[in-house]
Amino acid sequence: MIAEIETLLNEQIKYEAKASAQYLSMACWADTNGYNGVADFFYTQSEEERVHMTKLVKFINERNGHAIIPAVEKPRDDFKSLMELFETFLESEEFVTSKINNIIYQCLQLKDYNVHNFMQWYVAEQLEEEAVARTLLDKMKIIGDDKSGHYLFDRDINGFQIEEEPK
Ligand code: OFO
Repeated sequence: MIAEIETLLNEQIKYEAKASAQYLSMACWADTNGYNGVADFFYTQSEEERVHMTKLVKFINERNGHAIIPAVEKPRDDFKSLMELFETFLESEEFVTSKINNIIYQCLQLKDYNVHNFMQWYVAEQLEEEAVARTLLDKMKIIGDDKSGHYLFDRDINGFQIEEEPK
């Protein structure tokens, strides 16, 4: 594997791990603030990010590279509102998308078409996750501070759960 690409893939492992930890922290916040539906949503998202991370780990190792398991910094847990939670969700997904786009760009520059092909799964996944994050944030903006709106949002959010493509 081209060394520069291996470095980028290892960095991506860190970003997926970071997203997984962030969503677990968001699930904890929701769970302890009475939003059980939102908690379930983020528990599942956290698991999915871990799957994304493991997929990269295996890919690097199978291609004669060396996957490095990173230390994960403490995620945010100081949310003041559901709105902040969903703003953080969208920001996190946008950040990950920008990193994936950079890997795609570098693969094309360095003519690594195998990794380029592998990364298409992540491109599709990000498209879907960003769309869901944006929809949920839009709904939060409509609801604002309305308590019964929050109640209904929490009840219905799992209908927005992102279905993972078969691996
Ligand atoms: Fe890893 O899928 Fe979004 O961040």
